[in-house]
Amino acid sequence: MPSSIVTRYEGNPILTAEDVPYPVATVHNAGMVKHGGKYLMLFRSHRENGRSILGLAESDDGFAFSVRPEPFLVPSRDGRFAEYEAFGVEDPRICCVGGEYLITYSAYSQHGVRIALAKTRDFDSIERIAFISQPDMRNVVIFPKTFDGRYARLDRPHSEISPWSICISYSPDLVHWGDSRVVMKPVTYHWDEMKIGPGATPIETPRGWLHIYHGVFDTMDGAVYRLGVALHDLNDPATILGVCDRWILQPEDPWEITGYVHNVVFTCGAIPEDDGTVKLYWGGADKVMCVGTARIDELVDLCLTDSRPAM
Ligand code: BMA
Repeated sequence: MPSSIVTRYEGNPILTAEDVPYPVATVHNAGMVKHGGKYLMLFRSHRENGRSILGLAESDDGFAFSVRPEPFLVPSRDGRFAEYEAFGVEDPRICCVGGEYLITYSAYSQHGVRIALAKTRDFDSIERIAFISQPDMRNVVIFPKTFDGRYARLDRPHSEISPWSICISYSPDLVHWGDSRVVMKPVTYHWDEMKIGPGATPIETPRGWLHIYHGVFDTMDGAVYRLGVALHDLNDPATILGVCDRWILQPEDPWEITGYVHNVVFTCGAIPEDDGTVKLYWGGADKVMCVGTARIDELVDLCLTDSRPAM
């Protein structure tokens, strides 16, 4: 039975390579934010050389987007950022704190993949701040609040002993991160047993921080990427109050099953609305952008009533 937790928008996919006014092969894995009454979509595109750049699209309603004429962020050509971005910039997440937008993205190079932090106030200009992880790290989401004066983030280091688990780390200044610990691990013979990783920037709810993450299951036909939910304590986000025991979204539409990489739904952003719903955005098969809506209360309920241990 198809998922009813997330209601897919009937106009999906909402953005494809054909909508982009410069040459790209894909449009996917977008960080999302509302700014100045507009929905902003900071999306990843593969160029036809297989390396990625970030573009920006805007919308009045969260469904119909138009893309700016030029890319928003391309690999740096000079300075210390150039060496670590040479293979591309990918999978941005946006977090609004203190009137500034923090953008974390994956920077690929001959040295591996690591996370860069950039900032903007207006989405017209962007300032690169620092690399905030060493390789090998992808998928960093920063909480939009501080905890005892420290920023907190969910990240996803990788080791053979503890493959692809989610950690929390803290920072006094957004640049130097530490005090890390594992908060959530893949569970054997479960839909996300191979890998889990941070997805959308966590959403504050009265019952905790709602985190929509991705989980991967390996099959004879390759990996399947799905989305799930976990709830973190409001004051101590290192404490997980519940992880929903089932996925909330899996590849079902044709453009999620077939594309650049088949069988992928992957999120980097969701926008909570005043009416208690959330607009969830995901890349379909690493090729197109899609949107659906869900009730925030229902997602929180799932974490608490249909839950499994976080580790
Ligand atoms: C991950 C990342 C994502 C991508 C996913 C599915 O490892 O590369 O950007 O969406 O694989 O291909």
